[in-house]
Amino acid sequence: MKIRSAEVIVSSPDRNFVTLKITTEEGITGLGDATLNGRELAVSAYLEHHVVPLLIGRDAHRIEDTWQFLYRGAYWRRGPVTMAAIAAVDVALWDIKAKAAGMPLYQLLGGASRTAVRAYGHASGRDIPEILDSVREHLELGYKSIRIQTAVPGINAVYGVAAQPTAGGVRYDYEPAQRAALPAEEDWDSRAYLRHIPTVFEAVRSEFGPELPLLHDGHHRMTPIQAARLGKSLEPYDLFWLEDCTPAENQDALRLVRQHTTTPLAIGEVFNTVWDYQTLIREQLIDYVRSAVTHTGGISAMKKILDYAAQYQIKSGIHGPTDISPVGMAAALHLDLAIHNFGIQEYMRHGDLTNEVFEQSFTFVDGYLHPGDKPGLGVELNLEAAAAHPYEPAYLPFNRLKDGTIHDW
Ligand code: GCO
Ligand code: MG
Repeated sequence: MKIRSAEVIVSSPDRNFVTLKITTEEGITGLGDATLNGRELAVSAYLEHHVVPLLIGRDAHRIEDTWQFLYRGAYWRRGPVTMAAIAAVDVALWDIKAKAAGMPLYQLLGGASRTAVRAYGHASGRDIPEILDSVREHLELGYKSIRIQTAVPGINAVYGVAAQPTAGGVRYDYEPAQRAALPAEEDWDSRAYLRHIPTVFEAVRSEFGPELPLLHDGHHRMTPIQAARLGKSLEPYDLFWLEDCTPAENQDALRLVRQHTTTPLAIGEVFNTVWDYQTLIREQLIDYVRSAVTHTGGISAMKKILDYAAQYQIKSGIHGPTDISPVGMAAALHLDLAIHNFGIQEYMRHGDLTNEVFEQSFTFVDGYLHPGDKPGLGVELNLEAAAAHPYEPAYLPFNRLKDGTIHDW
């Protein structure tokens, strides 16, 4: 089953997406997501110039061999651009293989280990009443697990707080990238944040009781000792996880955090290989692996990381913000359904335009996602709709402290 062509499609329905479409000589097509928020064109250029020409004529069935060829053959290993490009090829080839087999992709990964995949959504607000309303809205949407992000008195713009309520009363899900020629500047104050967060969780717990799983994302902003303190101060509120408490490229930092708190830790949305997890998994310094299939070399590589994590009772918590396209989300869902050590899946709903460009078969019912039973991934790209929304420059914001120093965003 030889690869006849491969095409890179950059579109911007509600936001930018990079999609790879591989077609075999038999006419079977497969899709892969290569979206790297704010750096989209670097990945599309990598794919167009350095990957697509190498794919033509290769056997589409040889997924592992193609993965190794692109990883080892480049000589230059790892990195978000390379690994997003490899991920797109890997997922597109899995899509093709499953279509050729006439099966939904999860069947080729061992079949379903559960009936559906538990998802968490993002509640947020500028003050406590707004956060409580946002949690109620998410419960009405069916979510059974909820991430809480909050504005902080003394800080103008904090990661993870959604836009204003719309006319219809429904909040947009949080979208960090802004369409603009330059990234927006935000501010940060760790002491103000550390003081405020426990008061928010106190309010949410007293309103909604002990049962509801609650999550929080620290977005790499704390030092190890600050993270240790936050984890400790949140223990009474029984978090499902505290995410990205420190800039996790320093894996050793997590030892210190771990010594001080029993709040479960999730890390890894900016990671792209198993090597980023080596110490964290081996020393059991985390509880959840947060990588995205899209940024970590695809289904083949994620499955290996999660199988390694499983030996240490570490579970999955695959990254699923809006910058993961419906193709990347579907890939995550097939993996989530199949693996034994599934933990939870992040799920931010995409906008209507995105859903027109990517025709999906996955469902969200009563807080649970399912990838559907169509052969392959279950996502098709509407090329005409994609062409109607060309790339628009968009950037993630960055942070400065009060004295002007750039801080982790
Ligand atoms: C999350 C993430 C995202 C990232 C975004 C960057 O937990 O969902 O932190 O909101 O900030 O994916 O592109
Ligand atoms: Mg995060």
